[in-house]
Amino acid sequence: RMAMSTSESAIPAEEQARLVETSKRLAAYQAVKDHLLPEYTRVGIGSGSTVIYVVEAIAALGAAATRAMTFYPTGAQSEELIEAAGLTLQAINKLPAGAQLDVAFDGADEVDDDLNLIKGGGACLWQEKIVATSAKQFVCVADFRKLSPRLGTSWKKGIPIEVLPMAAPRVLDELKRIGSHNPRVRPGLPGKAGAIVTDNGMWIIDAPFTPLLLPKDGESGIQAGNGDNGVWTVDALADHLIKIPGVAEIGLFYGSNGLQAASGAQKPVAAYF
Ligand code: ABF
Repeated sequence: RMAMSTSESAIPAEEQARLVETSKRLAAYQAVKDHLLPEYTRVGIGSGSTVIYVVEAIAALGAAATRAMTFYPTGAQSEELIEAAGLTLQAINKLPAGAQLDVAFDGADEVDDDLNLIKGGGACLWQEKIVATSAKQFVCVADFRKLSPRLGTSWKKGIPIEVLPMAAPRVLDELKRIGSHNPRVRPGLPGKAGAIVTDNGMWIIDAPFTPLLLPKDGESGIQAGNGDNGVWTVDALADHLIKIPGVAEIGLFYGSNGLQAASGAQKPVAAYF
């Protein structure tokens, strides 16, 4: 894990933007160097602007290095990236039963001290979770702005939740009941009326919560984190959200087994900043 910090306010906006891009690029090249081994054949590629640099770093290895590799996308943007780089594309449903990806690389909106993630700012969270949990190792690539001690500290827009459109009002009711502050259906992209529609024909609800406690905070008795007064641990909230009828998937990538290179882990084995 590489950390980087800066006092952003003193730096002109243009330079800040360059710093962020440099951070994304450095993190991506380092993650690929450390986690894309030459013998790998099946690789998951996530979504977002940071993943652009992951694909750039992979393409920079040259055709000979990647000839035997197949790349599995998390959505339409990811598919285009893979194809534009001249890499071999395959849909995740073509991964045979019983098989796993060797590694998957993806970005995040926020990363906590335990490597739990908020994802889904780009509305691709459902396929992202399918690809991440199909991989033996999941590696998160993010710039320094994404790291914070508790999820919901820097990413204020809320936890993205993919829902069946007909269930949206009921899901909003339940989110308010359990303490979300002003959850709302995400609007369409500029110029498009109505709600945003995902690659899977669903809607996204963004649900802000009081910053989420880590499981260890709950165990140490600092606060129960079981939803009393709207305060949740990551695990307790995730377990509750995923069971709400009409919820297809949630943008919390979490779980206690994530630090091992375990099959089916949602949390990354490593995060690069
Ligand atoms: C994906 O892209 C998402 O899960 C996350 O919402 C977003 C991060 O994008 P960026 O790298 O552009 O910040 O990884």
